[in-house]
Amino acid sequence: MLKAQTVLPLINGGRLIERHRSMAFVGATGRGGVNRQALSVEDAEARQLLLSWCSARGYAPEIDPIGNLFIRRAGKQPDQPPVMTGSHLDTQPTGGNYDGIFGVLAGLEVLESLDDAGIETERSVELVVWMNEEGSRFAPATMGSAVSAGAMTLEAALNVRDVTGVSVQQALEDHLAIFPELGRRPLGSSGRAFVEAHIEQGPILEAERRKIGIVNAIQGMCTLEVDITGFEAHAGTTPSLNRQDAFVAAMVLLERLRSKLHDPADVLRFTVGRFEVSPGSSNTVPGRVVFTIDLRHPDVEYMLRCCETIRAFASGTIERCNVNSRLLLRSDPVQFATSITEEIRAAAVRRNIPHMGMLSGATHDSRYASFKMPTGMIFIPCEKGISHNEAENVDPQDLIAGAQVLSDTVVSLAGISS
Ligand code: HGY
Ligand code: MN
Ligand code: MN
Repeated sequence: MLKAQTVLPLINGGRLIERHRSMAFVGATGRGGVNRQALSVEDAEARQLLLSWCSARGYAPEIDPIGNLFIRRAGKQPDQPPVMTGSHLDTQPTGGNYDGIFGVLAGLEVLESLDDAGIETERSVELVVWMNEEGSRFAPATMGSAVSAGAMTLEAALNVRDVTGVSVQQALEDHLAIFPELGRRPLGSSGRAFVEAHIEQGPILEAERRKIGIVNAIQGMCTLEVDITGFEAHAGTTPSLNRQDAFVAAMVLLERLRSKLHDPADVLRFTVGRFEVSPGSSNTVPGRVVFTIDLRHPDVEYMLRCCETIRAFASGTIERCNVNSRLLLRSDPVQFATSITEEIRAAAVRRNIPHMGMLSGATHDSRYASFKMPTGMIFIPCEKGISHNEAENVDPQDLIAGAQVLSDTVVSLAGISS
C-alpha cells in the first residue's frame, strides 16, 4: 500500500480515447463493431498498431510459444517478478470496440504515463496481450492464458482447427512471420501480480450507478459440443417415419434440456451459440447437426451437475439419430486475491470514485493468471450492459476513470523508486 503523500502519475485521457478510436478502424465491420478473430490478419494488424506505439517508447516486446505478447517497461529491480497488466485484442466476429481492447490500452497508458512523469518503479511493469481470449475462431476461449498457466497443453492448443481446417499451429506460424523482430520467451510467465481492466459486459454497475467494479470472483464455465448424426434424405419424398432428421433430434434434445435445467432464480446461463446443420441444403433432410452449449454458474457443484445432465441427455439415440457430446472446456469458479482487490479498492477510494465488489459473469484471462500469481480485475460500466455486440459502448469518462484506478493499483504494487 502507498504512503498517503505519494504522488501518482495521471494517465493521459485524451491519448487513451484517441487510441481506442485508432484501434476501432482495424477490422471494422462497417456496422460500428470489429471482427478481429484470433491470429487473423486483422488480429495481426491490431498488434502491429499496438507495437508501433510501444516501439516509439523503446519497450522491448516478446512473444511466447502460444502467441501471448509481453511488453516490458523495466524497473530498478529487473530481476524482481514484474507487476503485470493487460487483456486481449482478439474479438468476437461481431465484436465491440472495448471488450479486451480497453484492458490493453489502459495497460499501455500505465507504462506511458510513468514515462511521461519520469517515474522509475522498483519492479518492472509488463503489458500482456493474451492470445485467443474469445475462442470464437479456435475453441476454447482463454486459450493463450490457459496454456500459459498450464491448464491446457501447448500441443492440444496447437492442434485445434477452425471451421476451414486451419490449425492454431499453422495460423501462429503465419502470424509470427509478420513479426520477425519479436523476442521469444518460454511459456509460463508470471509476476508479483496481474491486474486486468475490462468492461463489465453486464448491467450491474450502470444500474447501481457505480463507476468501478472490484471483481472478487469469476463464475464457473463449461463449453460442450453436441454431435448428432442422422441420414440425409430427399425433402420432398421422404415420409416422417422414414426420416433420421438430425435437426429434429437437436430440437427435441434442446427442449428436454431447457425444461430439465430451467432455473427459476435465473442464475444459470445456458447458451447455444454455434449451430451447424449439414449439408445445409434447403431440400435435403439434415444428416448431421453439431452445436455448442455454453454453461455458466457461480456454484461449481451445481454447474457440474448440469453438465452431467447434458452429457446424459446428449447420448444414445433421439428420433432415430445417434447423439453424443464432448466437453471442450471446464473452468471452475475462481476467487481473486484480497491483497489485490484491496489495492484496487484503496485506489478507487483515493480517487473518490463510486465502486462496488462484484462477481464476473463473463470469463477472462485473469482466471488463468490467478493460477500463477495474485490477480484482480477492475470493471467499468458499458452502456446497457451490451457486449459481444457491435453496439458495445462506453462513456469516455469511464474509460479514463478505469485506466486511472488501474494505473494507481499497478504503480502501488510495483513501488516507486524515484
Ligand atoms: O465468453 C466470455 O465470457 C468472454 O467474454 N470471452
Ligand atoms: Mn473480454
Ligand atoms: Mn469477450
